Amino acid sequence: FESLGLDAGGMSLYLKAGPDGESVGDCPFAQYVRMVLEEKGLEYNVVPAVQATKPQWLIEFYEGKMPALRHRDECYVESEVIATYLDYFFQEPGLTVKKGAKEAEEAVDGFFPSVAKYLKHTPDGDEVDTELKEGLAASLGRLEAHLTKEGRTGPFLVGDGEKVALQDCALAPKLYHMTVGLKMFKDNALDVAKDFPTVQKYIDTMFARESFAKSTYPEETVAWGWGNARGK
Ligand SMILES: N[C@@H](CCC(=O)N[C@@H](CS)C(=O)NCC(=O)O)C(=O)O
Repeated sequence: FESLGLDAGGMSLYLKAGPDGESVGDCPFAQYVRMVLEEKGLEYNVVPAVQATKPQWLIEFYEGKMPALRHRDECYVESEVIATYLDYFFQEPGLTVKKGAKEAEEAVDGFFPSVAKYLKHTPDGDEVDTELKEGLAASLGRLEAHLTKEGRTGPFLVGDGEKVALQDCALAPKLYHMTVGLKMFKDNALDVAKDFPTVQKYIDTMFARESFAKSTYPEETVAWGWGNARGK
């Protein structure tokens, strides 16, 4: 059945390419989907693309959106839609934790926008920069409070924290961007390990997972992406 081609029964994930147009780019939403695929031990092709190399069907029928998951004849866009689909279609191991989902989502609400606003801002260290840094610190404070709530027994985001869930796969790539961005652009103006120790532990736990290691990209790629957003 080789003649059915690359996608026969399999999956291809189209995602933002890196600086060379061919390597895996700096998209945290694409890494979210990849972490879900890896947690489930699924095989898939990674297809980094730029506008000029996107397949015509992706541009015509899906507005060229990426990440885009092609599974047999179907295609899905929007990382949350793709992740939910994968968890429904490939049930083991399940990554949906219902109890405490609302609290977990509230705890991370606004987190990535606060990272993005801060990292994008120049010049570094001016008054607005300080405000944006405090905004990110407030987001981290909410996450720290959530992770240290009484009755939690495990390290993960949802419910008692015993089971890795979709929300963890979504959050870890965003924390990676924060960590690299703080280091590369903001001279580590926030000391996460000191001021948000449970968030730091969470970062260490998630970054140590095989699903993270297999789906990550170099720090330079993260810096390249934000460098573009900073108008350099
Ligand atoms: N809401 C979308 C956001 C995806 C997104 O922002 N993708 C960006 C990179 S982070 C991208 O692929 N840009 C390149 C392009 O669209 O060609 C999702 O969750 O999937």
